[in-house]
Amino acid sequence: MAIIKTIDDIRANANEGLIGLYLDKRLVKWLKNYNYLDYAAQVEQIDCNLSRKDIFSELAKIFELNIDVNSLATSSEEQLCKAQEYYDASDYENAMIWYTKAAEQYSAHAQCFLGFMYYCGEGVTKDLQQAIYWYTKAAEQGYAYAQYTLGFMYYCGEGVTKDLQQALYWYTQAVEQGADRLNIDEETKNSCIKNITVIKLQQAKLNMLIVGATGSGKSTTINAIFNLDVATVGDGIDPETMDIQKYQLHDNLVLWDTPGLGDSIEKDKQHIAKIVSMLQKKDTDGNALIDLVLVIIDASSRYMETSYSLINDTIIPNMKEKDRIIIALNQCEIAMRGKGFDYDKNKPNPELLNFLEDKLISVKRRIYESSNYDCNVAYYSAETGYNVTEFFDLIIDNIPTSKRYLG
Ligand SMILES: Nc1nc2c(ncn2[C@@H]2O[C@H](COP(=O)(O)OP(=O)(O)OP(=O)(O)O)[C@@H](O)[C@H]2O)c(=O)[nH]1
Ligand SMILES: [Mg+2]
Repeated sequence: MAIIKTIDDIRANANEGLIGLYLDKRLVKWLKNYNYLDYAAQVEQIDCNLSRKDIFSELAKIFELNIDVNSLATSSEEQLCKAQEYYDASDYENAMIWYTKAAEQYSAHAQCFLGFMYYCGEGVTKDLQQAIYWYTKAAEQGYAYAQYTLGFMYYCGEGVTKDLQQALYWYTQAVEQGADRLNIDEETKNSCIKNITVIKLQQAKLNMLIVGATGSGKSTTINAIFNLDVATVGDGIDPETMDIQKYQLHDNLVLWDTPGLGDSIEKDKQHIAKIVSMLQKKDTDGNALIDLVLVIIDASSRYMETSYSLINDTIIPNMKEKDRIIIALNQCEIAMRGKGFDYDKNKPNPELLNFLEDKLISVKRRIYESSNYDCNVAYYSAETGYNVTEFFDLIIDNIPTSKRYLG
């Protein structure tokens, strides 16, 4: 939809999703923005429970539109019904014809479905550009599922140049829909929320050192942050990461994966020396290279001495500003000897949840008793994705705005 600045713009674009704009509450917002308070007041008077056709008649009266309301509003609904019948009967060619007619009559549902058919190549040659075109039409009318899909396509760069800002915009629009316009299910909504956090984290300006016992899931967590398999994950028997590895997503986000501790006393000494040297390292401007340290603990492990000693004896003494340390309990889906996790819903049952909360409190207490530091702790599962949004949010909330002082 063209940007509306004058009432004439509304008249010129009256066919293009005016109802959608009304339902989406953007029409009133725009009218108010451009100081058409009188029009805004009239539009606000319309009863939003009216049928599409009646809403359109009201809008036509207010804006003096020269449009045949009857043919416009009723026919798109009929066309949509026909399209759905053909689609249900797997007659995709005819479904395509009728969805196109309804989409051209500004049915957001039809536009979204048409986008989907172009995306999959159902009843038509697969055409991602057309998919983007129709998803955008529906998304601009406030259709949440189209907004979600557009977000995904911009995020992956499918049919369009990869654009994280656009992805963020459309995901956010999808999540912020009011309940009455929310045509995405809980799972899709959660996936939007997660992707918003992932994008925010990926856009961060941050050098983060990731430390922890061997097998705690440092490399797996890096893969979750990048949404890609960049770091080599171990098979759980031998330590996998043997030296400090750098993973850079763009100029600003750099993650440093360190070798895990707890394999042998001799190796631990060498690894700790490497970690300390990283914490003392300066960048080209003479500032400390590492901004934030993430300590990953395996929540399923009963023996956590290696982690406590790493935090209390190595990390805290080498970080003057303790609030630059984040502790994360990984593998929480198997924390209670593998019991209590619902893999279908990707969440713990109340017993496991209590267990995790208790573990979190006990880790905090243990660190406070040794180092007088009230640390930030989150639990998550890098493998199933459970609670990664909260975990990533914890990192985002603790991204320092200044570099560390090394002296
Ligand atoms: N069940 C479960 N397994 C996980 C999770 N995260 C990692 N793992 C597994 O734990 C093992 C070790 O994971 P890595 O990511 O290699 O651990 P690391 O901390 O990098 O290990 P090192 O490089 O040896 O220090 C692998 O088999 C992973 O698949 C998780 O959240 N849940
Ligand atoms: Mg590793």
